[in-house]
Amino acid sequence: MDGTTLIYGAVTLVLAVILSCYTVLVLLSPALVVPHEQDKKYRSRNTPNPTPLPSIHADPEVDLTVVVPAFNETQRMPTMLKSTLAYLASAASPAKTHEVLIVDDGSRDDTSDLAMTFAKENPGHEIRVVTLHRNLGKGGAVRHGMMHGRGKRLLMVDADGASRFEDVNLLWDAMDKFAEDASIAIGSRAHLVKTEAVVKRSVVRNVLMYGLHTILRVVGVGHIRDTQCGFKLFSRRAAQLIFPYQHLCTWIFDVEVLLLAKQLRVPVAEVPIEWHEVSGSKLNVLTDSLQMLRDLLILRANLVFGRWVAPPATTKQQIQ
Ligand SMILES: Nc1nc2c(ncn2[C@@H]2O[C@H](COP(=O)(O)OP(=O)(O)OP(=O)(O)O)[C@@H](O)[C@H]2O)c(=O)[nH]1
Ligand SMILES: *[C@@H]1O[C@H](CO)[C@@H](O)[C@H](O)[C@H]1NC(C)=O
Repeated sequence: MDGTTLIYGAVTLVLAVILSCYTVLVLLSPALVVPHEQDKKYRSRNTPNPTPLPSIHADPEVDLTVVVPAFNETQRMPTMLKSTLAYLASAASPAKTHEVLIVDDGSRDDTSDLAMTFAKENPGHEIRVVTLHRNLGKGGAVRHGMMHGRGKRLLMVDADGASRFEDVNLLWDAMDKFAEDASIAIGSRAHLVKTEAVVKRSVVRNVLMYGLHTILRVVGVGHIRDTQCGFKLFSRRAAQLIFPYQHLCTWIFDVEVLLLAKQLRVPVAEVPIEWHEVSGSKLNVLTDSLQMLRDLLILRANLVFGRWVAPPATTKQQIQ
């Protein structure tokens, strides 16, 4: 064998490896979720029969949409909804008009019924309930809510009440400071790392948290101190640019959303907020960590190969 044959052999091998990696990546990568017919409709106090949802690409109709992803949340959601509605009705709320969009993520308990009861018992609020036909994962539920909100700004909030709803003011003010149409303000728990709230968490959870942060730096969101906080505010323009192109429906969707923001040069303000751990977390430390690792790899690889990109703000492409 002469040198040339050797080089040809090596090049072929490298190409074959890259091609197989790419094929595996394509096979592992989830496609954009296409909503089921049932998912495109909502119910509310005034419209007890399923009614078509509006699109994020339509003009805004209220100041704020509160998107609540909810999976089996009959236990924890009532407290959260009560305090949220009370604050939205108070003079302190930064939004004069609002809607609450509860996205039942294919729950197997009475989450949708509970949400409808709230809608009927609180006539002063527009509460919309979407019941996804199957469980998509938190990222899928949040994306769906964001794709169908009517707010000039859209806030995602966990149903467990771990955040204080009042802190929406902090995010709101941070967003006001941006001159850009498209901007994001996210809650951060990074300042709590040395406090009781975190120390009380199990050692395993903390070790995993530090591990996750190291990987996040590699993935490209090292500039964000807390990617996973369930309290994030998007301007309507930011939501229009980002959510149509979010692929991941699992826990890592936050990272994908923040990477899309970075790619589109949408500014992100990180705002320290209050947080208290609420029992009843459905996070399984081992399986969910492995799943997160897999999704981070898939995310990173799709970025490397340029497969998952959002078109720049100037193009008028729309995915519903
Ligand atoms: N576990 C889970 N939560 C979902 C799903 N879809 C939507 N969610 C909602 O996502 C939010 C966060 O889920 P949690 O189970 O509270 O997550 P957690 O482990 O408590 O997260 P931390 O608050 O960071 O401890 C809640 O509002 C859930 O109802 C899903 O498929 N699984
Ligand atoms: C959701 O609730 C149903 C009914 O209570 C239960 O059977 C199911 O195991 C729950 N699922 C999860 C993932 O907690």
